[in-house]
Amino acid sequence: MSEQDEKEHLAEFEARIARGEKVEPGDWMPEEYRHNLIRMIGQHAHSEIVGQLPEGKWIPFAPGFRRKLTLIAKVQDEAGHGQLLYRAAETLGATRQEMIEELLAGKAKYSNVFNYPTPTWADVGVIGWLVDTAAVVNQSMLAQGSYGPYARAMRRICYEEAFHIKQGYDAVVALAKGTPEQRAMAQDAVNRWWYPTLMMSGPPDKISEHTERAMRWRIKTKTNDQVRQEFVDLIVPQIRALGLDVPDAECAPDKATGHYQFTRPDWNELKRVVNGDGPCNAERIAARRKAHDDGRWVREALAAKSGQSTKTAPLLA
Ligand code: BYC
Repeated sequence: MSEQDEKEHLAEFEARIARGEKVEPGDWMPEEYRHNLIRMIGQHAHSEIVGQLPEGKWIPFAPGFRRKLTLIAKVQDEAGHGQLLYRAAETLGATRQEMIEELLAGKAKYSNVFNYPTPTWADVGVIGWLVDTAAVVNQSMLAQGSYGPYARAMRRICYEEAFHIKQGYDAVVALAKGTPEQRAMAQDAVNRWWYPTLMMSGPPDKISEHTERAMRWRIKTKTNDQVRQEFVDLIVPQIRALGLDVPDAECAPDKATGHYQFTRPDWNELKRVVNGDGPCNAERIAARRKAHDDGRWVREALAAKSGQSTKTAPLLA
């Protein structure tokens, strides 16, 4: 394509986005738009898949039959979200095999938050409540984005995440209203998850590499700092309503702006954790590799039935 044609296509593409139209798989799109979406959607898909592990570990120990059922349903939903997102990335030309191989090789990023341990049952409640609330605030913003398949996947995922928040909140309420030991367990989990959850929205705008372009092309419709502030404004009153503390002495409403002030997380910790050096990165990747190896016979059986090679049979089967 000539430089002139490229310019005209780009102008028309940006005009469509400015009009609020969705970009669909066969449409012309700048290579950087496609690349940035594959990067983000792939990381998001991995987050859903790896995100099953910290909570999934608690399924055998859930306190009671109902809590076990809701936790199983939640963890299964996360697997479904991963599948939807890998599919959305495939519409842009990425292959599932490449994405999964990157994850298993420890080269792919996924949400920082899943590299922290879950030593108590309260962690399950706090992930469902805090982490899923942060995810929904972010994903409601992504649901307004310009790429049709991703935006539509976000709407469906947010619908299910709303249920996840309720299951997490319900578990924390039971602990917060329980014995002093249970209350202390809930507070301890809030203390440990607070800063990792704030980091979920990404590095601050002034150092975020991708935000400016992502906003221009409506891949993101709010910046990392805007999403983080929205989450804090939403969750702080909820935490305090349960008689629990926000582990930040600076956290208070700012009368001038109407928003809560809060201490920023340690961005070096975010960088370390997303680059492989968090408390549980090695354990998470080892668990995914084991699941992949254990599922080999299913892929082989599917490939034999359909006459495909095992490379093209559904990789997460
Ligand atoms: N964790 O320029 P930036 C769930 C990376 S799962 C890891 O701001 P961007 C759930 C970033 O990728 C839902 N990496 O980037 C599941 C980039 O690296 P590369 C999880 C992070 O993309 C199971 C670099 O840092 N949600 O809810 O404009 C159970 C520079 O950052 C993080 C999603 O995946 C991080 N927190 O904005 C329970 C949402 N932050 O690619 C619950 C989809 C930054 O240059 N993703 N990085 O090597 C997004 O919305 C955006 O990618 C982010 C970052 C806001 C995270």
